[in-house]
Amino acid sequence: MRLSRYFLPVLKENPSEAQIVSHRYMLRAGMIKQSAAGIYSWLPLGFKVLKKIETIVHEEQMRAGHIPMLMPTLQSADLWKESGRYDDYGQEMLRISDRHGRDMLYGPTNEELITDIFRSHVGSYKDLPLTLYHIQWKFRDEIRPRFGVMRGREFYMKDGYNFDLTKEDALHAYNRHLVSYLRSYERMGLQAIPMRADGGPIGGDYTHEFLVLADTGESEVFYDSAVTDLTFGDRAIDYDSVEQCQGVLEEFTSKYARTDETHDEALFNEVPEERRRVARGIEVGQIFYFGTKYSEALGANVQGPDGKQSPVHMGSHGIGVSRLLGAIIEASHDEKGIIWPEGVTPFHCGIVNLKQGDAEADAACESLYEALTAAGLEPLYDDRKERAGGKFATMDLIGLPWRITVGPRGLKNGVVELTSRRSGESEELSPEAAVQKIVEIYANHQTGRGF
Ligand code: P5A
Repeated sequence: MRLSRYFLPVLKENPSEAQIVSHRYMLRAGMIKQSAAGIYSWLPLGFKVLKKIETIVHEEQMRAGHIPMLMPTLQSADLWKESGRYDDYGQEMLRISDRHGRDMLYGPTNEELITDIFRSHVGSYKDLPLTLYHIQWKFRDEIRPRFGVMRGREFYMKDGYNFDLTKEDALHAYNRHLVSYLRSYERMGLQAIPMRADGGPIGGDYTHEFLVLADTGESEVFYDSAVTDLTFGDRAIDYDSVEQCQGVLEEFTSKYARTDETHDEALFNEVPEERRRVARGIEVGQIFYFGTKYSEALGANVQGPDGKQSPVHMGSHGIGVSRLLGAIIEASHDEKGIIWPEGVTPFHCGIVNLKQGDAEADAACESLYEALTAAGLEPLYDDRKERAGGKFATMDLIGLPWRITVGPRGLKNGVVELTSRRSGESEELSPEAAVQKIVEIYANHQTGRGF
């Protein structure tokens, strides 16, 4: 993309409404624009990162054997009346009536709708196990929407639902989700720690939240610092193996890590004192096992091998896709702007032309652009007639992890400058070597083309 042809409405001033750094940088970098309280338009740069995160979530869900689909945002209230949650959900549910006076709602979650799909089409254990998921906009009329995309009213969520014959099978599905979530967050450059939590309006008493530690997080968390040493890495996992998935769950959840809702002071005090931590975290996902809560209410039964009918065992599993942009920025920024991890960066590399209009500099930039594009990468070429300082400030703000700077002086010696946004370190290389290096860096990151 050439910056002169892109739509990147960068703000010079700090927006006064933004209280935390991620919100401030998302507004300043022209990623989002508020449309109403807690409701945002996703401008091209924000949309691009949103789609990259969504792609990682899809890839990891499908790797785990879960099946993508799409349910609508608007739902009829009937199913919610059947489950009893129409009255229980409270004011967070946005209720609407259509022209015929029928009760509708903007879905805050989809347990009822998916259970209805299941009961209409599945009646036998032979069709199990089954996990269906979608990535769709949700609406929760939060009393205090704040911090930009972190606590929105309209937000983008991946929600998946498992259907199993027995509790044991459903717990395997739970563990599979835990593993796939660990992989997903790590691909986004994040450490998200599973912590025992409360079921809230979704239900069930077996649930873990995934928390990214950050001072600006809304949840208070208590944990053994040893949990922060755990990484999933690129180990191979067989998602069908009950033992392997159970092993990962035990490894990642046996140390003390709880949100304030389930915190147990006596248990916490058993952790060696020097490892006890009380901190804040951003909840980027949550997995639930709630057994037959919805299948009983909605009559979703399956026939077992013995011919008997019983309600199907279920769980639901969510990732806060739009909230993740805020969480990643909270975890990865400096005083100049965002620092995108390679896995989610909107463009792989910036190209800054120090002397736009200089025939040699222009030609060198064009050929870098061509070479990177031919290698399957997306560069952002700042081809505007602007001061170098302004170009650097924009690149630093929007946080591309790598920048190639091209100027007449370097070109005389046959070199361009390659700079890491994270370390700030630069090296001079031939243009070919700079391209080669960027290609190698991204060969280690599964990264897709954005929109
Ligand atoms: C699990 C999937 C559920 O709704 N039903 C379907 C279950 N879980 S949850 O924890 O309530 O939400 C899942 C994740 O969505 C994100 N989230 C939000 N993101 C932005 N703004 C909000 N107002 C908001 N509410 C929830 C969180 O990341 C949460 O973990």
